[in-house]
Amino acid sequence: MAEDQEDEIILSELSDDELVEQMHDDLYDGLADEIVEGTQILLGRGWSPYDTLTKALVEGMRIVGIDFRDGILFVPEVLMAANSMKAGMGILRPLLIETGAPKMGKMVIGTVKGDIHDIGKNLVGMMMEGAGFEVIDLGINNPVEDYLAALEEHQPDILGMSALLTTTMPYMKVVIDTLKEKGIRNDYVVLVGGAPLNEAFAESIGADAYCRDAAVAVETAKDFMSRRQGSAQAQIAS
Ligand code: B1M
Repeated sequence: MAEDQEDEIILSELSDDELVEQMHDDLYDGLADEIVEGTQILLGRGWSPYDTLTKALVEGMRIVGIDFRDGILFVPEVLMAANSMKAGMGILRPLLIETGAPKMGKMVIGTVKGDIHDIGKNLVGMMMEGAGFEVIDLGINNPVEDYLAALEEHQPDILGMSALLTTTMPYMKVVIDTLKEKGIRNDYVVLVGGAPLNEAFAESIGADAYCRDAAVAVETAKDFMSRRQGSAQAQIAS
């Protein structure tokens, strides 16, 4: 028993580097309570929500992804890791979205049909909200009809699509082609993202841009919004 007590790790006694490393291990082991505690400790030490997110949580999930790919971890373990990540994100969400930034525009975002990965999409949604965008999140496994209905209902400036599987990423083209068929493609800025995508793919399916991560998604969205506003002002002036 004395040995157990000696082995017990007190997260608050670890240095920042040790704590971040421990959080990677805890995420790997799917220990949601420890992830919540570690997240709170880092914030309490003055870490920004963004650094906590990227250095402790996203990096931890990257390590999980490698061992999942290599057959060391399996779906149940990865699901536990994902749930732990979501527990940490639950603490960070209000902090990331409460910036008081002026309203920038509106985005509809969803993971495409056949795909249930949502952590990256959720991060993008949070960061976009933090940057002042109104975000309508359609969740996972969205057929083209869901995107069309949401575009009609919410009239957003931006459509965001996420795909994490090489087998589901082509579905983004189905959505964009349907927008073209309906003559509404140019009504929206279409941004796409997800680990297997790249710029060439985004271009090949007719998206406006590929976003490598959530921070790039925010910058890209802001950029398109200022270009849109610029061309609207030019039209008024002419
Ligand atoms: Co899945 N999975 N998974 N998985 N999973 C991957 C994607 C995989 C690469 C793992 C691997 O083999 N290394 C692999 C895909 C291989 C391939 O397609 N070539 C894979 C597989 C095979 C599968 C299953 C088929 C496994 C099985 O059942 N045998 C199955 C598929 C289920 C389905 O979708 N139909 C499956 C299931 C699962 C879980 C349910 C266990 C779980 C998902 C839980 C959840 O999301 N709620 C899971 C997880 C967690 C992963 C990994 C390990 C991590 C994904 C993640 O959350 N990353 C993943 C490995 C990997 O990606 N390296 C893997 C963290 C997140 C922050 O990053 O999602 O990339 P990411 O998002 C980033 C950017 O990509 C970008 O910004 C985000 C934030 O910075 N971004 C956008 C993402 N979406 C965007 C949208 C935008 C803009 C930017 O719009 C504008």
